[in-house]
Amino acid sequence: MKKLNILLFAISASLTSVFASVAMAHEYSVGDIEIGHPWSRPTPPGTPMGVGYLVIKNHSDKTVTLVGATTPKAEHVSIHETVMVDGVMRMQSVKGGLAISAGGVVELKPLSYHLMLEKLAEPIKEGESIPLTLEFEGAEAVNVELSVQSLDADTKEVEMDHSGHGMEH
Ligand SMILES: [Cu+2]
Repeated sequence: MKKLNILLFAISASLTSVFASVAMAHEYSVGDIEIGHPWSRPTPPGTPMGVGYLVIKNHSDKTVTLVGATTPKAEHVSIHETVMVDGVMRMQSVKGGLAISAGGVVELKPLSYHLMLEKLAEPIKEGESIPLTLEFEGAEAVNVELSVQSLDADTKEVEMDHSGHGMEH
């Protein structure tokens, strides 16, 4: 009998973690565009910029381009990409928008493409949800919520920071 209890406990524990990860991985879908797990990071007080990460899936048979985004939390949102230039990590804006090919997937993630939330009204806090509207060329706009989570594993990117390119906007 004891053995059975332990087994049941193990099963329910693993079910709990499955449900937890499903709850974390929120998704949004409008027409042929699917947005997976939009998230952001908390910002220290005084930091005027935050980030936005998400996965864009294009289920249509034509290219769709992410051309911009808006949020009440920031004055301006730009699309950036992190690149290596002469061994130095830098960020640059993605000119002409971010194209997602027919049937394709583009991931906005640390050290890659990302959204830059510029001129934040107030610091972004862990646990909050940030409403964000994604604007596309070739598809309807999609409203999502960035869930703010801190990832200790990624402190490198936080250190690299967005301080170098703040003033030109
Ligand atoms: Cu950036």
